[in-house]
Amino acid sequence: MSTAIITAALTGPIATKADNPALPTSPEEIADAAVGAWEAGAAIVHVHVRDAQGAPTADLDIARRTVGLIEDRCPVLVQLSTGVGLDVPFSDREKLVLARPRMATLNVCSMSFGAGEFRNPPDGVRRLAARMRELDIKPELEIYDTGHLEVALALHDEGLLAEPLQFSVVLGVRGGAPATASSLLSIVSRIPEGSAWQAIGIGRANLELTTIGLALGGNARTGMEDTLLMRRGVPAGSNAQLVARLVNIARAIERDPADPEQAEKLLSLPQAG
Ligand code: KMH
Ligand code: ZN
Repeated sequence: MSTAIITAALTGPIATKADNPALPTSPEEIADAAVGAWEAGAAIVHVHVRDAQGAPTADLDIARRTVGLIEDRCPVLVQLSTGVGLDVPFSDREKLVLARPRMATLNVCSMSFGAGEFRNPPDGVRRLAARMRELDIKPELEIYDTGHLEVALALHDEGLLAEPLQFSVVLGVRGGAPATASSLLSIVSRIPEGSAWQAIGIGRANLELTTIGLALGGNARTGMEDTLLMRRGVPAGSNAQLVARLVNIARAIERDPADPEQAEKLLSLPQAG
C-alpha cells in the first residue's frame, strides 16, 4: 500500500455562509475545522483567512492568530494561501509569508478566474518565490492550465525553488483547464520525476478528479474551498465529511493516508522555524 497525502482546503476566498452555513470563516471556526479535518485523515490544511465581515484578507494578525490556534490544537501541517482573494492586491498577499507558515501556495500566472481576475505579475511571483526560499517556507506551485507548468519550471531554472518541487493541478476553474482526466494527464505527464503533486477538482468534478489523482499515484485535496456539496443537491455538513469520503476512497484503492509526520518527510519540508 503506498501513502497518499490528503489536504483539506477549509474555506477558500469565494464562498460565504449564505452558500453553505457550515463554511468556517472566523479563526476559531477555521481551527475547529482544521482539527476535524485532521481527525478525519487530512495531513495538511490549506488556509485562507477572512476579516470580521467575512471577506478574504491578508491581515497578518488574523493569519498569525489562525495558524497559532490550529498549531495549538493538533499536529496537522498548515499551508497558508498567498492567493488570498481576487480583490486583495498582490503587494498585500505576498506579506503573508511573514506569518511564517511551514508551507504556502505560489500562484505563478495571472488568469481570468470565474467572474473575476487573478493577478500574479511575473516580478511579484519571482519576489515571493525568493522570499519563501529565504524563510524556508515550502511553496506549492498552483497549476491551473497547461502552460502554467512551464512558468513554474522556469522559476526552478532561475534557482528560485528548492527540490523536491510540489505542485497542485487545479482543474475546473472557469479561466483554467477543465476538470477532466485528459487535462490532468496532460499536465501530470510533464511534471518532473521526483516531484510531489496533488489533484484538485473545483466544483462538480471534485470527487471524480481527486479519485483519478489518487489512482494515478498522486496526492489529493478536497474541502469546502473546492466544493460545497457532497453530491448534487446535498450540501457538505463539514470539511471533515469531505475529507472522510476521500480517505475512504484512498483506502479502497490501497493508498494509505499519510499522517502529518509522514507528509512532512514525503514533501521534504524545511524544519519548523
Ligand atoms: N483557490 C483555488 C482554486 C491558493 O489559494 O493560493 C486554488 C488555491 C490557490 O487554493
Ligand atoms: Zn486556496
